[in-house]
Amino acid sequence: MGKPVLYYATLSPPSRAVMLTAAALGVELDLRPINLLKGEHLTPEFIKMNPQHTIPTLDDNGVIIYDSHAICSYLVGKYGKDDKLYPKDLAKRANVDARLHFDSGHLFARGRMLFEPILYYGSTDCSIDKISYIQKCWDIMENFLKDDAYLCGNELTIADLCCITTITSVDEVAPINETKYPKLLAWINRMSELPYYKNINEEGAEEVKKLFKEKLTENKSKK
Ligand SMILES: N[C@@H](CCC(=O)N[C@@H](CS)C(=O)NCC(=O)O)C(=O)O
Repeated sequence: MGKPVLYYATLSPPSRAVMLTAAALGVELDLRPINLLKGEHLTPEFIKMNPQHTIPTLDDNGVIIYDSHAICSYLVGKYGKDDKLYPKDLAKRANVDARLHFDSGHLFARGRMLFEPILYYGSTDCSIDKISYIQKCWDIMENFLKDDAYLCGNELTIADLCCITTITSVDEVAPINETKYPKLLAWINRMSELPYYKNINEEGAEEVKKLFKEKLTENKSKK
C-alpha cells in the first residue's frame, strides 16, 4: 500500500487542516501541490477525480475523498491509534461534527466570500459588511470555548485542526479584539504550540494573507 496522496496547496486552509491531522496521527502523505491560480484544479483529469474541483483531495490507494472535514475524519478512522481526535461516542462525535459544519458553513464560507473574488476574479470588494460578517464568528467561537482548552472540551479534536487553519488565514483582515475575545485568542496561542503547527500552518497562513493584500492592491490599480 502506497502513502495516501494529498492534492493540496499551502495557501489553502482546508489543505492545511488535513496536513495537521495527518501530522497529529503520524501519517505520512504523498503531497502533490496544485496551483489554483494557474487553474491546475480545472483540468479534465482533476475534475474526473473530484467534480467539485476543490483541494484538498485525498487519494488513499484508490479511495478518493474531497472536503477536508470528511478527509480528516476518514484519516482518524483509518489510521488513528485511538479515537481521541474524532470520538466514536455518538454525543461527542455529534459535537465535533457540529463544529466541523461551523467551519464549512460559517467560518470558511464567510472567509471565502471575501477572499475568492479578490484572489481569482479581480474584485476590489473588501467591504466592512463582509469583514464584520466574518467577525460575527468570533462571538460564536468565544462562546464555544467556555472554560475549555479546545473547541469540544479538553481534548484536541479535528474540529480544532480544521478551524485553526481558517481563522489564522483571515484574522488580519478581520481582526480579533483582545478584550472581547480572550478565550479565542488563548485557544489560538494554545494551538500554535502544537509541535507540528509551525511548519504546516504558519507559512501557508502568512502566504495567503500576503497574496490577499497583493491582489487587492493589483485589482485596485486596474480599476
Ligand atoms: N469545504 C471544502 C472547501 C474546499 C475549497 O473550497 N478549497 C478551495 C481552496 S481553499 C478550492 O479548491 N477552490 C477552488 C474551486 O473551488 O474551484 C473543504 O473543506 O475541503
